[in-house]
Amino acid sequence: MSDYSNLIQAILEGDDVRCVELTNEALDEGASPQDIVISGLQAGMLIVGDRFSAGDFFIPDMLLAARAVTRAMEAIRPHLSDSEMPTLGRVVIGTVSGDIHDIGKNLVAMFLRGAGFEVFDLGTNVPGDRFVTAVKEHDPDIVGMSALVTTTMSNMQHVIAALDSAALLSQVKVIVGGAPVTQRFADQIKADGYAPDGGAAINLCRKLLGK
Ligand code: B1M
Repeated sequence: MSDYSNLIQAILEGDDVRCVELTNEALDEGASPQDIVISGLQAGMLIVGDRFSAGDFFIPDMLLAARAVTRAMEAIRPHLSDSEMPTLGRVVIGTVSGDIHDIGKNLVAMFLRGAGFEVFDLGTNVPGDRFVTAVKEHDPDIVGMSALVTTTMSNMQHVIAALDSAALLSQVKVIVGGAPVTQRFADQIKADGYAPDGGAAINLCRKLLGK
């Protein structure tokens, strides 16, 4: 395994130009594209996520880091077929029915993508049957729901019930988040996990999938 400390440092600094440069250098030196993704890019985003959750990084830091990783992934993509691209897992995400807030959900989706998850974003105001269809279509490991309004939070429970009725609940882990959502609420509706922010969502998804 190569030393990716400079690449990780470039991610932490949100330096996309340096990140692409170091990725190309590693490829030229014969590092495997998978190793660069797992030990360099995903490892870097994990640290970024932790710093965000700890309050040491802010949204602009996350955006710059995610952009740097996305640009590096673009440099790596021609060296790998889609099936060879390392992924930490598949996530279907959406803002629940009745709710049109999507800034936080979009950030979480972006953080997860940056960390190495394949994300299918269903958008906002997503009813239970749309989640069910998406699970059938994309076969995700995780279903993520966001809600920003106290009156729409309860729709998370309806989505869980819809997944259960369709006999899909045992195939996925369900995570929830959004400003009014708490761990207590997640426990009440029997979600598998709650994350207060995008950095925590990365760690939660990794933990739920044993990564
Ligand atoms: Co609305 N809104 N809004 N709004 N809005 C709130 C949420 C509100 C708290 C404002 C207030 O009254 N103080 C309030 C809800 C009150 C309540 O529930 N008791 C409210 C209301 C009432 C409404 C309307 C009903 C207003 C009206 O029309 N009368 C209406 C709702 C319409 C609807 O949804 N049906 C409405 C509309 C809007 C706008 C369209 C104007 C706009 C949304 C634009 C958009 O999203 N594209 C808007 C905005 C911007 C807000 C505030 C100001 C900001 C929300 C935001 O984007 N925060 C908000 C007040 C506030 O929070 N200060 C408010 C930034 C974002 C990065 O944080 O979304 O919390 P957040 O996401 C975080 C975490 O929560 C977490 O990670 C994210 C990143 O760290 N997270 C997850 C989020 N989803 C996650 C999922 C996960 C894990 C973590 O796993 C899957």
